[in-house]
Amino acid sequence: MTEINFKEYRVDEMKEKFQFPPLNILLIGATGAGKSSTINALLGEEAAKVGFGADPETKEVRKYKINDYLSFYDTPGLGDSPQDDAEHMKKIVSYLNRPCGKKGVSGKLIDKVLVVIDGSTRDFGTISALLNNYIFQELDADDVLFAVNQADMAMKGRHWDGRAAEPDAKLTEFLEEKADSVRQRIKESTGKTINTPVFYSAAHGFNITQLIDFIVDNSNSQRKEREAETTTSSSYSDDIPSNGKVAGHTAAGAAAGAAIGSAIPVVGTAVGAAVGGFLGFLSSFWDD
Ligand SMILES: Nc1nc2c(ncn2[C@@H]2O[C@H](COP(=O)(O)OP(=O)(O)OP(=O)(O)O)[C@@H](O)[C@H]2O)c(=O)[nH]1
Ligand SMILES: [Mg+2]
Repeated sequence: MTEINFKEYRVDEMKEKFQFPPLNILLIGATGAGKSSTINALLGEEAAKVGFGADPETKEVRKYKINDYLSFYDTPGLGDSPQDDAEHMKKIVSYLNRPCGKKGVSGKLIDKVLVVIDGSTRDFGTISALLNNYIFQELDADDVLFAVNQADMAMKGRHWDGRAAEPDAKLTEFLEEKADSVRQRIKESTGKTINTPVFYSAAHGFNITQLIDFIVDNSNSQRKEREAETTTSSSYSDDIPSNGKVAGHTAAGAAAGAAIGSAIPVVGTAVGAAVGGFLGFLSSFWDD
C-alpha cells in the first residue's frame, strides 16, 4: 500500500476553497460503523479512540483538525439504546444549530454531515429514522453526504484482496451496487436525492483519497455568507474539545453555548421512541 499523507492531499485546493472559514464536517452513524476509525485513517494516527466489539466507544462530540482548512467532528454512535440515542441526538442537533462563531461570518459551524454506514451490516433503520426526524429537518439534502465504510467486510469479507488492500472486481461491483442502493433507499424512505455514496475501508486505508475527493468536490467555497469588510479579526475561539487544544472556555464560546442551550428543540424521550419505533425498518437493506 502506498503511504499517503492525507493531511496534505489536495491541500492547496482546500486552501483556495476553504481558507476562511474552514470546512467543518460532522460525522454521524450507528455505533461501530467506524466514524472514529475514519478520522484516524485521515490523520494517519490513533487520535480518536476506537471501540472493540459491539460496545459504543465515543461518548462526546470532539473536533479533529485534519489541516487548517478541514476539520471533522466525531460524535457518539447511534442505535445502541433509545435512551442513549435521545441523549446523543440532543448533542448532535445542538452542534447543527451552532453558529459559525467566526467574526464577520454568518451561518452555521457545521457545513456538512457525513453519514458513515457500516458496509457489512443490514441495519439501516436507525439512520433512516434519524435522517427523517432530525438531520433533514436541520440541513438541506445537499449538505448530507453518505459514505459506506468497512468495504473489506462487505460480502462477508469474501473477495477482499488482503495483500493489495482492495476489493477484487466482483466485490467492487457489489460495492458500487450497494452505494447506488443506498441512494435509492434514501430516496424511497426520505424523498431526498443524495449523491451516490463513496465506499472505503478506514481500517485498511482503502479509497481514503476518494472519500476526501467526495467531500471536497461536494462542498463549495460560498457555503457561508461572508462579510468581507469584517473578516480581519482572528479572535475566534470555541469551547469544543479538539485534537489541537484542550477545551477552553472563552466569553464568546460561553455566550454561544448559552444561546444554543435555549435554541435547541426539546429532543427528550420522543427521540428515543421514534428511533426505537423505526428500528427494523429497511432491515433487509443489506441483503446480498
Ligand atoms: N474490518 C474493518 N473494521 C473496521 C473498519 N473501520 C472500523 N472498523 C472496526 O469497527 C470497530 C468500531 O470502530 P469505531 O471507529 O470505534 O466505530 P465508531 O463508529 O466510532 O463507533 P462509536 O464510537 O461507538 O460510535 C472497531 O473494532 C474498528 O476496528 C473497516 O474499514 N474495516
Ligand atoms: Mg467512535
